[in-house]
Amino acid sequence: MAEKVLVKPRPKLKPKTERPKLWKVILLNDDFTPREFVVMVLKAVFRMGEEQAYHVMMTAHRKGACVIAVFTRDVADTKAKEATELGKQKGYPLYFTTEPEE
Ligand code: TYC
Repeated sequence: MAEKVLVKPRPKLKPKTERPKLWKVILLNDDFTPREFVVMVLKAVFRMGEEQAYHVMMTAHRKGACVIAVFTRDVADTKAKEATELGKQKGYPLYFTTEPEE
């Protein structure tokens, strides 16, 4: 007679459909940082072209803030820090912050 082989049922893998939450990087306006400098930072850190960088800078300038892009949390924090640091090195109060997407 054939032996009975007990096969332990494998627990079903949870479907991996959850995506990591994305974080917005936000540019805040100030009264001191030169417009061209803001554009330069946006191009350098966020790899924007001249036109997009100018548009984002002017939106922050007019409205007080502008969402630049969304990234995973680590990347958003690193880029916001890097960009803020470039202004700091020149003595500008330029500030980039992050917040989670809804
Ligand atoms: N408001 C600044 C000026 O008039 C320019 C500026 C724009 C600074 C956007 C910061 O996020 C900013 N020189």
